[in-house]
Amino acid sequence: MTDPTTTHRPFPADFLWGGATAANQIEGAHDVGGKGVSIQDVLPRGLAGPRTQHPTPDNLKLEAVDFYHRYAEDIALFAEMGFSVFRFSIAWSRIFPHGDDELPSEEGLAFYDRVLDELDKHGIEPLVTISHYETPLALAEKYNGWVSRELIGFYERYVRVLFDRYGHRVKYWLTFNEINSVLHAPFMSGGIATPKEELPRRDLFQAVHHELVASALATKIAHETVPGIQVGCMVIAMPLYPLTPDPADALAVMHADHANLMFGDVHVRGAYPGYALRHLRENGIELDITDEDRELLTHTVDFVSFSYYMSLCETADPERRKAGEGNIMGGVPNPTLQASEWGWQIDPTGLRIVLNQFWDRWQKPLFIVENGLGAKDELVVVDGRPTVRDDYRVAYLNDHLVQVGEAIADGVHVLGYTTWGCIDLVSASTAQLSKRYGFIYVDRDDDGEGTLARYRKQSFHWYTDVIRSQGATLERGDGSS
Ligand code: BGP
Repeated sequence: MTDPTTTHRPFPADFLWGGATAANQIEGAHDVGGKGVSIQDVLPRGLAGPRTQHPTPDNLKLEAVDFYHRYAEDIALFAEMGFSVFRFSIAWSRIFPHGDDELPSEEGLAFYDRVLDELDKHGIEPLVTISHYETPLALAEKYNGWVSRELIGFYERYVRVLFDRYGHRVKYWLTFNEINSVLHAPFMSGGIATPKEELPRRDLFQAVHHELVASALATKIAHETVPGIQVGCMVIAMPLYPLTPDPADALAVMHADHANLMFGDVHVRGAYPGYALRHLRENGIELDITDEDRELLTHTVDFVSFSYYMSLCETADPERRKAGEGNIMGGVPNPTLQASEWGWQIDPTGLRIVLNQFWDRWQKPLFIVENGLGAKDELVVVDGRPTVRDDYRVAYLNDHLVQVGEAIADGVHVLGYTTWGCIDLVSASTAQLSKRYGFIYVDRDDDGEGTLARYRKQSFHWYTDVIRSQGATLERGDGSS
């Protein structure tokens, strides 16, 4: 029994609509204002390539799209679309240039004061990621990143400064971007300098444990510091379907799901689930877990946030598994789905499935903090104004938002939706600018050429209407809106 009114207009009045970014992908100004070097500064090709010794001029992130100097103009454009929330991250190396410094940098802190002032001016709620793939490089080089327990202390110092300074003006916080990605990208996600192929499984899981403890510690400190503050974990959500009806494939899905769900389980339930302990035991992985760690883990999150781009299939068949080699998250392609230009399979229904799965499992409010289509855009001139006819992006976002509406009608509690890369930015996986997600086109190409001017795309006007109508202008597959 579904109430048609609910299904067609499911978005509640306080639903937060907006967009998401990360410091290293938009700010640029990599050596301005006392900022230290971050791990992103030595990854000119993103995940796709090796790291360099020092920041090199071919790294587009060093200048990115210069949000550092243009934030006021950009936030005004977000306000024009009607954003009620904007997700951004704080660059750890702007606040503690080496990560292990005794005192924070006032110049770095002052920059985010200015960003918050601007958001405040437009009535936009900030949603802040504390650590988004931008660990200070010195923490990777001196301590091997999160493999070292000392990182918990450095992170604690950092979050205390953030909550003291901004806690009264930022309600929503995320502790680590896509925390489950450390299993797949240990350097980018966990600042772990040891090459992935040489990294012992024990060290990897110890790093996971340290991040989980640090995340719980941050939640505890936030709750003690500011009444009403909301802290969430942030995970990659990627529904997995069995490639065939063979129970062995369904079991392969269960195991692969566990590897991802474990992160949410610890954040929400406050302890390691049995299947994770079994995995460690049976693989001879003995972790250093103290009683104090166990107590800290009981400080659980207020909500669960996630990125959603695609789904995958799983199989137990080693021959068929080969088709998936090269996928960062494993899995094999789904023969029923189309893919983006970068091979990410498009599956709006998967978003409804994952929202229901997470809600059923955790009964915590959910926040979709990344979703979008990375595509090549062509700038054209219409009525004398440069723009992009990105109907492919509109179709992607429309179809995903329709499924968010369905999930809300299913009874799932969804706090809000921030599209990834609301303004064009540098890709995390490939470090390209040509992999564009934005409603706002930025004039800069993969060679770093361009004026950095901003232009509204067709999707800019589409999203403005969606927000203004609270989703009523979304087009459902049945032709209704
Ligand atoms: C997520 C990251 C983001 C972002 C996004 C899109 O994994 O949290 O930082 O970049 O993916 O990925 P990409 O930039 O590789 O297209």
